[in-house]
Amino acid sequence: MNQDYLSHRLTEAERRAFNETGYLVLEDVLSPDRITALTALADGIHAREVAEGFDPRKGLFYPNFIPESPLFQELVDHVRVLPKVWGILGWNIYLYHAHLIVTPPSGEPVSDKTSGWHQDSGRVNAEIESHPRPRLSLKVAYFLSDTGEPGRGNFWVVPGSHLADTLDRPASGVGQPDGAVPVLASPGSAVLFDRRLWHAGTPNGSDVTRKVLFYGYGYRWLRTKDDMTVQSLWEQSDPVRRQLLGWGVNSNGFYSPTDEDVPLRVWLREHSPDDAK
Ligand SMILES: O=C(O)CCC(=O)C(=O)O
Repeated sequence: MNQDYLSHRLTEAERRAFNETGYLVLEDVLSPDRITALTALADGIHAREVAEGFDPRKGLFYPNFIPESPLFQELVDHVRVLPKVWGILGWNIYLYHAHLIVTPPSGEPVSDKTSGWHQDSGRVNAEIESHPRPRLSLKVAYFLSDTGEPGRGNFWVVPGSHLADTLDRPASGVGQPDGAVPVLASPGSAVLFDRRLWHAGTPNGSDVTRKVLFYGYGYRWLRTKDDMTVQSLWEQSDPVRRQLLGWGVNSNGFYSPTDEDVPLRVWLREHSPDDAK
């Protein structure tokens, strides 16, 4: 890691916005060339899945894509994004989950059917006894296609809902919860969101296929949420990326890390001591 990371640390205004709304939009994180290259990779995965029998009219949810390309691996410690992630979660973190979502045009106008609103992490929400629920993790959504207008399969959120354990939905199954808004993300944007933020994917009524890469970061003691077959990348990765790809000295080090377990902390201690606490 080089000094460039320091210029992108979480500002106090960004921290306040994330704490209050549960999400943060960073624009122009990916260059046009990078969007083109990542889109070609996403299209390749989609084409392969379709060739293997996946119905192209359906939305594709494809986890564990990180091993498929160095370009996916580079996003794990993106210089504009990683400082925000450590600013929010701290240094004892790794990538516990990643998935690609491709949402093709539905071929119909978008209906007002209530979407699949949820908080992330499944049983965590039922089994951890606390109010509000603990943050534990966040996701970064890299938008490859243009969802700058509503109706394009946008990622929807209820701003500020991350501290609420329940969400009222219309009993009729029509309409969205009070306060729900589409995130109007342009290509190349990264949207960071707290796992507790009530959110939903929505149907795509446009003729633009939606493509988004999701990177989930959590504490190192949290289990992976997909197969995350990234172990073969450890040897070739620099120490911080290796940490983020789940490496550790031994099991105890995920709970009580030594410096060897968490090179991110060692780097922060030298370059940004307040973030190393
Ligand atoms: O497709 C979307 O916009 C929603 C993704 C989602 O719900 C998730 O990553 O948990």
